[in-house]
Amino acid sequence: MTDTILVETRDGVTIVTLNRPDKLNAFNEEMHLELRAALTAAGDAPSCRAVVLTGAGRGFCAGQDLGARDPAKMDGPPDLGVTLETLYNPLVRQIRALQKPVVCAVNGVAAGAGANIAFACDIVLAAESAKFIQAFAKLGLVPDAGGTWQLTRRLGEARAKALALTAEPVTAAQAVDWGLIWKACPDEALMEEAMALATRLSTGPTFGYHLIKEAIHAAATNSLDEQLDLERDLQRRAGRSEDYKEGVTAFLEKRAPNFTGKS
Ligand code: LHQ
Repeated sequence: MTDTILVETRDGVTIVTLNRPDKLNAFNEEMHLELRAALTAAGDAPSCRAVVLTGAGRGFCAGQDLGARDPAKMDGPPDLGVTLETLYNPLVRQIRALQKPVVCAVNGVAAGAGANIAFACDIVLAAESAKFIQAFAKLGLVPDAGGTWQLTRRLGEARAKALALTAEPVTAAQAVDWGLIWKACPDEALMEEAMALATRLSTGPTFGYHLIKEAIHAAATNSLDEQLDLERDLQRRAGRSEDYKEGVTAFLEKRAPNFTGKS
């Protein structure tokens, strides 16, 4: 292990920082593997009840590290499908499946797969100076790491296609306006806001949050009938949790709930 990822846990929040600032935190294989290990550890640790993902330095993440992809140094055309299958796709699936809320604090430019990894997180905050760029078309590539799925669902086909085909940057303010992310913050306030949000989530009903994630993810492809059935099943599980009992008791006793996050 090197230090391409920094991890710190504070007050129930694990802060995971992409740490290749000289390359605007572009992904190499090492950073992929370290990030996945950090997320697995955060998922397993009872001391962690929310995650913040951010980047070191002036960028959030510039996508794939192109330095290691010089066509002149290769024997023939690469199989980029292998890179997606073994590195990006497992990462997107892992973030989506993490049974704790993941807040992304986009501290600067998020390009290529870097933007789409941010969109895989549950709540995205961005510094006002940050930009989101679907840089793929500049390289003759297709938006990956879930980009075509996220953009189309969040923005609709007209904006999704225009962003993917032109690779034009989207400012944080525009991203909020279009419903691509949750919130834009003054640069100097980004981490404070992200930490305040994640700390609040870390004292919440973690098991219930996990079920909420599951329901909202399924809504993207379910019919209303299927979703009603799913809500019934998930609510059944939520209603059996310690946190439901505590939430209702606290409401009736007119006090703040003390959630443990347990199922
Ligand atoms: C970088 C990178 C980078 C290496 C900045 N790599 N060094 C692709 C292929 C394979 C498999 C599957 O998936 C993918 C998915 C993808 O992510 S494709 C998209 C890859 N990313 C890009 O095309 C973005 C490339 N970067 C840029 O366009 C610019 O750097 C942006 C717009 C992000 C930022 O521009 P500036 O703020 O002007 O910064 P800069 O360009 O000067 O970059 C700063 C340094 O970071 C610089 O190094 P240097 O040694 O000259 O200071 C860059 O070379 C390095 N860097 N992105 N992806």
